Amino acid sequence: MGTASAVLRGLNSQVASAWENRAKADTQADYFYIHATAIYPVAMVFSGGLDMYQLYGHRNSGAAAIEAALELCQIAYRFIDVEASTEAAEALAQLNPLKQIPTLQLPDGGAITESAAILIHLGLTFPKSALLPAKAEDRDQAIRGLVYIVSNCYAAIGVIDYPERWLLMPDEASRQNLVAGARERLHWSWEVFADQFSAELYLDDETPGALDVLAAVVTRWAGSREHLRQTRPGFYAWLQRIDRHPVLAPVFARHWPS
Ligand SMILES: N[C@@H](CCC(=O)N[C@@H](CS)C(=O)NCC(=O)O)C(=O)O
Repeated sequence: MGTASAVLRGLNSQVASAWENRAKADTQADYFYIHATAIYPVAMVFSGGLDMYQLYGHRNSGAAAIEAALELCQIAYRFIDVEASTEAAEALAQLNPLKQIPTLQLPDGGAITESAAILIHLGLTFPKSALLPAKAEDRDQAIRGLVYIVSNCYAAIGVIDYPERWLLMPDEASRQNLVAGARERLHWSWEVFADQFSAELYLDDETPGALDVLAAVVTRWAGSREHLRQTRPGFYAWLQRIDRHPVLAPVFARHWPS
């Protein structure tokens, strides 16, 4: 396991550097083909001929949380940038009619959509990753927190990004009104999260879990971090600690290069 997992982690590093190179050159199409033609077949050999997880995502998206979780699980995966090619976008549409990311294709070809479901799947499939707490009552709270984030916070981001989807007559005034209301509700929802769930987040000497990575990613949008910096400075500092974790920091740097 040691050698195989080191090799697979090495492959993940190649994937990472492929993405960094792609980001530098700003040629998004390359990323998909680098995986498809060079790294993927090599990884197939080292993974015993089995297929691997394929994560459909894009930079600065919820896919960062799943990528972080896959790294914590120490398993090989292939990142498919859905904005890099029409083939990638079409493949995503086949798996997820909402065409949303993250979408995770499983080694058996099946697909899981919805961030919370994907994280719970990984936590249950790779218990050693500690993505989900082992103790039942802690696990219950972690799952509650994941569902809280996607239903209250991630959903509000969807309204802010696409207000026209939620309006019968999307005139500019209605759009602005809806976006402003959703943003305020989003910021308040994070305050509630901070008050309810801080005890479930990881401490310095522990491994970050699914709740940590999802909170660290979804707080990055629509001014939530800035709002929390002012209203919940302790929670804000906690998020920054998650950002700095050595396994997570490179993933976040790929999604949010400074
Ligand atoms: N409920 C989904 C929401 C996913 C989502 O909204 N993803 C965004 C990117 S961060 C997306 O794909 N947006 C494109 C769209 O909705 O058309 C989840 O929890 O994963």
